[in-house]
Amino acid sequence: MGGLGAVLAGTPALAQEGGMVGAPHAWGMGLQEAGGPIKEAIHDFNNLIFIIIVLITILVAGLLAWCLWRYRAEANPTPSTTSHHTLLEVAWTVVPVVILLVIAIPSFRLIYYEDRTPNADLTINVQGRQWYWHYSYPDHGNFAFDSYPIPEDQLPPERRHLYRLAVDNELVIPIGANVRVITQGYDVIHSFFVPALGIQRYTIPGRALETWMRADREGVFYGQCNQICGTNHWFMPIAVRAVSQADFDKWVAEARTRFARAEEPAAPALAAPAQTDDTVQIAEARR
Ligand SMILES: [Cu+2]
Repeated sequence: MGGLGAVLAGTPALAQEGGMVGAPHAWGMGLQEAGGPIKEAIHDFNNLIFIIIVLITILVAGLLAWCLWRYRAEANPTPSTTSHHTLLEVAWTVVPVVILLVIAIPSFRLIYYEDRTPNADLTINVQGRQWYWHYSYPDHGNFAFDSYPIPEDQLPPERRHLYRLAVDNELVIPIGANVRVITQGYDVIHSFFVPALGIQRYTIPGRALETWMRADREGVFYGQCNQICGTNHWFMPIAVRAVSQADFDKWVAEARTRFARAEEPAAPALAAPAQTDDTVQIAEARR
């Protein structure tokens, strides 16, 4: 880490917001817009479930209204004493089972689709730490860096709404690439969560979990630590910037010198060493 000044300089080559912005917005209804295929699959599944929910709600509300009207005391002075009806019993058991199967099949398909990619183009290690993210690119020279939120007063007015989302060092990925993401926890359980890319995985101390993401559109996709991890849980926003392969190569060349750490092992050590003075200082400065 080249000191606070270098950290605050951010990602100079890519400083502007370009393309799609994957972030929550006021009056947002439903899921965030999709930045890639996983989120598109989540949208499809969400739409299917929504239709099923609406149809069931209409059916139940309609039946209830009809019963209230048809069997009111005035219209039905001698109530039925029926206590059992085999055909009805079978029907209201079998029909829900069929509906659940209709939901379960695409649900499991989606879970396995999100789980991992069979053909990864690159791998990124994501480590959740109290309270910042530590990223490394093991197959691009193994540089590693930390990612902290940008303080509110250091965001230009047009980016002020991205406070608690915008970070100094963004995770950069090439568009159209299947990015294998290996998550690890450094101290406690965190969760790497970027809604617009449909990725969410715990980062657990002592375990390496795998998942993947892909952005098909250029843009910045924001997320946050999604597992309460202590006092500064809010201090862990995530920004994934998807750029063209050429811009990615340019960024990697620059990042390899800015973040050079030859001594860093490919996979960060699983045991949790004490925080370095450097990281404590930066965290302190940001408060
Ligand atoms: Cu966290």
